[in-house]
Amino acid sequence: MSGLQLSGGPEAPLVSRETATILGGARIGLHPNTAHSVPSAWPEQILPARLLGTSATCWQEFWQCQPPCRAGQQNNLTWQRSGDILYGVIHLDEAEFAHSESPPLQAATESAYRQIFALLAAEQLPELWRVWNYFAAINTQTHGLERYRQFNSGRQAAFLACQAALSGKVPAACALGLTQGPLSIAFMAGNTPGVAIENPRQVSAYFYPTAYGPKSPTFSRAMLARPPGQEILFISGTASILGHQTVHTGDVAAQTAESLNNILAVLAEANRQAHSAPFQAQELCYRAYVRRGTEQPLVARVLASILGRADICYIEADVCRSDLLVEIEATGIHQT
Ligand code: 3EB
Repeated sequence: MSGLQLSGGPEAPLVSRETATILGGARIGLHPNTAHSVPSAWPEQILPARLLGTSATCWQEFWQCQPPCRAGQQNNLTWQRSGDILYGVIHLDEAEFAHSESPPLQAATESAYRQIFALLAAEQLPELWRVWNYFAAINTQTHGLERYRQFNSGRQAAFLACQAALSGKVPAACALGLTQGPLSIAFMAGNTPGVAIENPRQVSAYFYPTAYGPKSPTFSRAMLARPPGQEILFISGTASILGHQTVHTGDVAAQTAESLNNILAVLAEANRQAHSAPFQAQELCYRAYVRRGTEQPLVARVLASILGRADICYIEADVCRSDLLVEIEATGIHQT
């Protein structure tokens, strides 16, 4: 097995940390030990969120890679690269942007993305494949605008300033609200262009009408990245949206089934472009974000019945529209 490998699970020592080379990862959990224990030697996105459907208090994800790695840090951004693949995490405190012209979250978001683009330019790895975005109070209105919409304004401003495309070839992403913590953004990039995938059942997010905010979200429904010898499929956070509208309001089981239908549609589009064997829904690694923790069993039942899978990471989090109760993302890797 060469190239990148993704593994994840609750608490268990999933990889031998002595021998494995880890490019980066994520650590999810509300348990105090999660946030305050010894930091990892690799860039790690810390998500202070409640795990659902498990007695475990911590879930870890690892991207294993080929040595050697080169690491760097500037300000609040830590990164590591293996060959021509880079994984990084940036944490920003909104309080430091209290005196900006725009709302603090918007200014912090723009700053974070500008720092990411500056790093990728310096490292000559300009292809941003996947971004994981988290911040507090995503559905709260401040400065006359919902915070998710402020985030979209800041993100789009940075793409514009850094001459990155605003539509078409934009990264896969997710954006979730947590009950606490700073703005936290993890990202993966490389030097080979990815293939951006859209969903024929949905309006592209970058073309959403302004009813959803003054600036559209800058992400694609999926990205097919092609590092040497591999194909990585990043399916963005996917929700119960048809066209640009939320469907099945108030019904978490129906929203879960619709989100999976959307994932299957994105998967079919991706497979039209794939160079490797077709990606199967059953083989992917999933994270599911559930707005109301008590509804996790309903979500799990639908996912198990369609995917036949139980090893899914369930996280209590707020989805970016207040009528969305669940969002699901998936990742798969093939050798080519
Ligand atoms: C949606 O389809 C649901 O703003 O980066 C999903 C994935 C969603 C990514 C983002 C938002 C984002 O509009 C929300």
